[in-house]
Amino acid sequence: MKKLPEHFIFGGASAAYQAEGATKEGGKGPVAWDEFLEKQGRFLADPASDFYHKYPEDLELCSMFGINGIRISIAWSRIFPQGRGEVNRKGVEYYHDLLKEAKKRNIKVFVTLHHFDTPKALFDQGDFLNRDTIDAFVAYAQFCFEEFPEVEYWTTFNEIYPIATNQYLLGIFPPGIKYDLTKVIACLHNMMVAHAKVVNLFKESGFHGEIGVVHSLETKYPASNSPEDMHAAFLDDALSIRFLLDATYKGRYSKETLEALDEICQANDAVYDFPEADLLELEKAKDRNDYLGINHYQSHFVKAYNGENAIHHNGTGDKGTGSYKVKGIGERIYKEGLERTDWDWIIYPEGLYDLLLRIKKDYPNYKAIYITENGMGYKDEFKDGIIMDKPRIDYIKKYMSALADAIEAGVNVKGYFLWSLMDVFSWSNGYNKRYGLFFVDFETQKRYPKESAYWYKQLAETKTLL
Ligand code: BGP
Repeated sequence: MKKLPEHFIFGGASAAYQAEGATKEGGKGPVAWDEFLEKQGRFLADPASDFYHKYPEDLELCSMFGINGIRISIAWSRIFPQGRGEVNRKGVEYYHDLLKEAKKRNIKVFVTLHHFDTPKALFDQGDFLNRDTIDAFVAYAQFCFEEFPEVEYWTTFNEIYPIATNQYLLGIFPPGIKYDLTKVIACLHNMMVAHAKVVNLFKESGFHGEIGVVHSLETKYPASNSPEDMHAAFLDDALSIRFLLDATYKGRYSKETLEALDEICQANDAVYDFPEADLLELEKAKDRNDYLGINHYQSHFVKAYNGENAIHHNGTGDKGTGSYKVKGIGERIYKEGLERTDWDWIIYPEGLYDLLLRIKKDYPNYKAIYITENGMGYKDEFKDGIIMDKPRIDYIKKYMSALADAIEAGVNVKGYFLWSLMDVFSWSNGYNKRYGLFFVDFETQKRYPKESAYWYKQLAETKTLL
């Protein structure tokens, strides 16, 4: 039996583009995803979970099931349809209404400013590879801080590393570019600078509330004890974890990070440039983050690899079809004996424990941590309104238990947001990869609590893991 802290948040996470639907309603401006998905022809982000209209019902479900926190994101192009300039008041009012409804129910709301959905007008000019986007993002953030004083918790970005790599390494996010490490590093760096600028603005202007960033941090382990595999894990870790935590909490890139970058760049004919003024911005922001949001679903086991780039993303749920080999870094392998989901995500709760302890040790100025996403993509079976999702309960239980151990070991974790509150649209997988506590019939938009929702309710009420 393990206990979670008295004032812990038992939350549910969502994101605008994955939940709202209504992509062409209420004056919303386009995002690159609209066209990208249309061209791909597999699935669209409409109607998703129709959260644009159904949010009162979803918040009611939160109240009924003991969920005392939610993560939402603001769709930048609902506020500024062209990314900057003219404001769409309808979009602004929608978020005021949503926040009011949550407040009425005493549900804490964590609001992300950017969850993969840069307005198309800015995206087409290079997204965050174009430094003008940094300024547009800062202006959008300032507008939101002034407009929404009712928000207590702000998050600048959701998952800078997956944005950079899915856009420019795997090519599964628009603009669909593969194996371009120069772009990956520039995107990572520019977004970290944008984060730092927004944090500095927030603190220097004395805005109300707390501010942080959400990083996807998936622990890397060497596939064996060989020095080659250990080095591959070091390189993979440096690009995906150390780079971001250094920029967030050290205000500079450490010697280890830069050595790894140089090696990766050499193998890939890539280059980077970090102007001095950017580093000053990072340095100024490093102790100003009120919290770190961690999205963590899996761990990776990395083996040395000397071949060409070869990645296959398993976006269909056909177990065993995923592969990940990156030149100058390594190969992520499936380790015999470990559980994995149908999408080849390795279930390894120790990875969360190790990650949290490492942050406490290496980045002691972190202040507070929230697990902002964790959960299990699963092909739920719907039988007469009943959804028995025991594998999901087992997954959450194991990860929560690792989390409780980390808290016991002195890591300041203040809340957990399950991905996802209700079933939502998944960027590269569509609608059969479900994560929600509440099953959504995407035809009728009716919600049905799954077995996991009842389990989660009991957990939130007792704060006890049995
Ligand atoms: C994170 C994203 C979410 C969500 C989740 C599950 O990377 O922040 O938006 O999609 O992963 O991922 P997927 O939908 O690919 O299974």
